[in-house]
Amino acid sequence: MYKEAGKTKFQIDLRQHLRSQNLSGNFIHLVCEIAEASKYVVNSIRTGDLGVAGTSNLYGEEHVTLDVLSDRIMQKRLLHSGVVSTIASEKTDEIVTISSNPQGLFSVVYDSLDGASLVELNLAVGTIVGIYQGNDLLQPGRNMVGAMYILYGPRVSLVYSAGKGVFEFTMNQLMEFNLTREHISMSPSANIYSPGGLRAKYSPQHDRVINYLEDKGAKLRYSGGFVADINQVLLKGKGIFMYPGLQDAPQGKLRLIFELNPMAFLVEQAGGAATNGVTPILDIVPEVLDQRAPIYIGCREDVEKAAELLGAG
Ligand code: AHM
Ligand code: MG
Repeated sequence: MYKEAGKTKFQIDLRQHLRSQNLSGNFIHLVCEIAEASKYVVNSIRTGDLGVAGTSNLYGEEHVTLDVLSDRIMQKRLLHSGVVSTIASEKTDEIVTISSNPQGLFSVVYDSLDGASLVELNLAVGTIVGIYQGNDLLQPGRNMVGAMYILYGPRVSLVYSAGKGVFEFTMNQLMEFNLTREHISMSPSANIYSPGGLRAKYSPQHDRVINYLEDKGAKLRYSGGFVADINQVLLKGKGIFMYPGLQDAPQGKLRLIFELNPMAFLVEQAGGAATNGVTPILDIVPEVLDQRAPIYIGCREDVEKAAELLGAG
């Protein structure tokens, strides 16, 4: 057994862990394929060319930006996995149907390298993935059967949930993912806050949320990378991340299907909450693939308070 104060006692790798969770063989295969793809993404982040797309290198070869490269890596892996019927990626914004018979197969939505421009500044970036059964991608996030992210920071970690708790794995020297935290759970109340968007464009209601968090003594922690910011909120278990609707962008910046739903799934699984201010993120029915939504995500009491303050006249 490996239960001890939320940490692992013995080294358990991703596949061993997944097998112990009564998950289907196809689901285990899918998660392991994504974990494999992430190893190539890490490699391109660490060593890849930071050249500009459309230009060429010394040998006349076209530069491929990291976000394009990581998208190709992820897409190829999913296309050949044998367990995926449909994919859609934040970068291409189109649905690719691999099999018209989705029986027993999964649909996968992903942002292969969120915050890609941060790599040039050597800041943390990540891959975000949502997994559904069947072929329909325009359905509420609550129907997901799994979600995960991979964070490329000083270390590489993979956090996933298949609806049976949230687990963190960390990449070791052999590029294997070992279990480092299990059944991650969040406190009801936050002491850090992570506020996206330009303050000058905040609504008066959102200003009230910021004032409430500052008045309660929460510290500001914002990296500009969604995966790193959510990881901090989730793992510390005492935080709230916000990307509000702005005066010139009422739906905010972040994309419901590719970015918000997977994170909302993980945070709810850890006992937290996520709302757009009115509706839980996971209950929003998407109308288009690239739909955006404001988000308040993290500790339950603060997310509820934010919704209350946003609703106040
Ligand atoms: P991207 O999908 O174009 O990479 O943008 C998403 C990123 C998130 O990682 C982050 O939370 C947000 O944009 C930051 O936006 P801002 O610079 O407006 O704070
Ligand atoms: Mg993104």
